[in-house]
Amino acid sequence: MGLIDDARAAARDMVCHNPVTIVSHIDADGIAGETILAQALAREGIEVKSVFVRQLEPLTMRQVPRDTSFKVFCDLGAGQQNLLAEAGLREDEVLIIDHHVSQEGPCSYRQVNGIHYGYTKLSAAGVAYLVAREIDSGNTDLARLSVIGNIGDMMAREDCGLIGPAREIALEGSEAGWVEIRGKDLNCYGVSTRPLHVCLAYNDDPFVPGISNNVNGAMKFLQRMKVPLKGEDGNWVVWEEVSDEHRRIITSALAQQLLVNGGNVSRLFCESYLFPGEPGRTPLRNAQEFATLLNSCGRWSRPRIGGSICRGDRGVAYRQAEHMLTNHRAIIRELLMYILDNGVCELSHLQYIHVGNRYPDTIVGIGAGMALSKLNRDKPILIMVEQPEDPELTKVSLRTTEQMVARGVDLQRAAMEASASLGGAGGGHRVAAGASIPRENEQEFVKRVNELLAGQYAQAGPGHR
Ligand SMILES: [Mn+2]
Repeated sequence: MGLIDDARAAARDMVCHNPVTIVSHIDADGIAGETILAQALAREGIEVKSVFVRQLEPLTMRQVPRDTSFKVFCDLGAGQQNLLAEAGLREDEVLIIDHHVSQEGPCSYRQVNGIHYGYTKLSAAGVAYLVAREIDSGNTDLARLSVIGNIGDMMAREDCGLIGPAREIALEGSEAGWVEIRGKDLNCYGVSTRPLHVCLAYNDDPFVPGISNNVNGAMKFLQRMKVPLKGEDGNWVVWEEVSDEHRRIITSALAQQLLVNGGNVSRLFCESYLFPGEPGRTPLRNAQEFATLLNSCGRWSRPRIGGSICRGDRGVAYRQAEHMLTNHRAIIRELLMYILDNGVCELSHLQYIHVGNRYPDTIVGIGAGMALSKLNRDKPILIMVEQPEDPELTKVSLRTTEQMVARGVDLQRAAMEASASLGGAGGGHRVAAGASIPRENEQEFVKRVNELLAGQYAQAGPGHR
């Protein structure tokens, strides 16, 4: 038995039920996964209702209808099987499509999950696509949504591209004409909407001295290369429109600039995923920006708008999403300014700030990442924010750079260990992690994370701070 066999069995099971309720997560992966499943089922003539939740917990379980519909949990459920059992859900009325670690409970629910086969870089939208394709092999148009979900969950980040089944799905989408895969593309964000010099300046992975965080530097760099900054229509040129020749010139000059500064060029390039069917200069044109668009819908608690866009709405829903994206960016910029204006407290191995209740907890991680590139990049940053639903809890976001990860930093472990010892819970990735902790333990938590980071450096060996 392999992952495809699991997907096939799940597909067969699912199409035997009508109606179906999909319970999914409000982020890009959850929205893309929900759309894939809902579309595949609707095409079979099955009636589908969807429910979106921020996370699956006793409170949100109430949103799961107590009816006879078949329940499909997407991008969540694997780690909450006890909760499903407590809610009285039977094994024969549940299917879990997830990529999170499983929690064994009293019931053994049917599950399709890449990690059971060692695929750790396949998101829920990826798994959902494998199931959709088993429902009907003609569902290849949904591959692009799977790519968006995978990119949204940062599955391509570590390897500068998708790998394993997630990449095979992208290839399938490419063969069917829905996805354009660009190999050895520049590893930067905003290739369809940001003016070229801004795009280069905002990119700090890898950090290119003189260009990263330096819009003027990036502009002068492009002028030296004789790359036109504006098109014939007078609009700023975006990376996606740059000619092959100029792209080569820019990337090799960036590589040189990195090398003379002792940097590593391995993260300068990535594989990128574009959608040729979408209008140019919009966030719909590439997987990264499309994922951001969906995430901003989720963050404003309007995941259904994201779902409509995934289903092809380019009218009202798209305009609403654009509006949320603008707000989303404005509030992140505001948070960034707040952090820089107020300053962070520096400990030996960590810098931190508490932003109170000024900003939604859903964006502090992004703000932390952006602030870090303007602060001391050698110290991970920790941001605390009040959790709106529960004043007794504080939400924490941690960010560092890939360079620090290469030097031994593992924020996931630090967040998990520090929060576990203080009555909280945490997790994430080496480069980005989060935790939820009792408010009274904030100071102790910060101290504990700093100690753990110090330990991680010590373990990485001499030569490090
Ligand atoms: Mn996910």
